[in-house]
Amino acid sequence: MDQDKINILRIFQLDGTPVSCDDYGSGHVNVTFLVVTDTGRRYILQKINHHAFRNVQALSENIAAVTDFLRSKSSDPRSVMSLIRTKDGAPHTRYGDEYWRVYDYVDGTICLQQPETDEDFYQAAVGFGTFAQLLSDFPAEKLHETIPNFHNTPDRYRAFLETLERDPMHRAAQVQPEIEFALARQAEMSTIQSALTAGELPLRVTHNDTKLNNVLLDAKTRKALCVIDLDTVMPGSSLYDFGDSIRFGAATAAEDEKDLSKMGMSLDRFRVFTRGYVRACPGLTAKELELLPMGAKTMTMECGVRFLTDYLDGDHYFAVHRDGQNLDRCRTQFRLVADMEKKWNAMRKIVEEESR
Ligand code: GN1
Ligand code: MG
Repeated sequence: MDQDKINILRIFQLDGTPVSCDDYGSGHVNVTFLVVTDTGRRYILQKINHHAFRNVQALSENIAAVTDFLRSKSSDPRSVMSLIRTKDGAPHTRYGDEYWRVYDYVDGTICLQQPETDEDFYQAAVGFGTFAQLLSDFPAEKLHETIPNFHNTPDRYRAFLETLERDPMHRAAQVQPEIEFALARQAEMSTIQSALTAGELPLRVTHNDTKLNNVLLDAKTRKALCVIDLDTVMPGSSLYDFGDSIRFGAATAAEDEKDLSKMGMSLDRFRVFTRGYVRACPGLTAKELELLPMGAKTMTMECGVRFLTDYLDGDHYFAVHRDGQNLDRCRTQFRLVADMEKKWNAMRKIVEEESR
């Protein structure tokens, strides 16, 4: 363990002395480590990406407020993330130019990159649907917008066009088909934002990053146990959470798969998730239900546009482990959108059947 990690961990109220601290997880934004102490306790240590999250104080306040609220509604301590305070009682610490925090490790859980069975994906839907349902009476005005306009898709397009115009890495010429694909769908991709602004969709407290690997399943029962990665919990639309789950979990290949022929959307998985989400969050309005397929398409398109923007910009936002990874990620997302377009009528029919 390096001396910096030892110094940082010393700031927090840990049980025992840390004996190891290893890379952990697969996030693209924060940096995560698994810490084990000499008493056998495990913790998650995270370096918070303060370029993405500009106001770390506000970020911690959100997480503390939401986890306290969820804890007051649950009898199972493993079902909610617990921030470990510093010895001064703070929810994070500053060390040099970086910000760090510690969570209790939730024992006996599994975290999947892809569903192994339909039931796993159903459980993810129950996890995120229950999260939305439990937070439906949370005072949304108490939350800070940790990343303003996070799922404002027209604004993501604006940033894309601005980067394309600058083309700082001179990469635009190589990605003309991707640019055209994005531009051809720009108008349609403001559907959700317009409906929200017009008050046709309710504003809810949403998670906003509902990848399958952000819900822990109980290793014994394999049921949804705990929703993690609460950095982007903000007021938003249920369509963001539903859509991002489909984007990631109903995809037939990994987010950075190079062989695009492997990438598509599984209609079976789409059905399973819809069933779980609609049952766990029974308060969805008719408009929300109607727009569920559009939620899936918009979140997938938006994510592809964000990857493309970051590729054009020189890969500053999403961590890359090889050249061209953000372009590969963009291509899988666009492939997924194209597949959704082919399956559009079937998606609508499934929503109708599952929400009857
Ligand atoms: C980022 O860090 P991670 O992997 O949990 C991103 C999400 C993207 C996702 C794509 C704060 O999430 O919005 O959908 O990558 N989070 C942030 O895999 O930008
Ligand atoms: Mg995550």
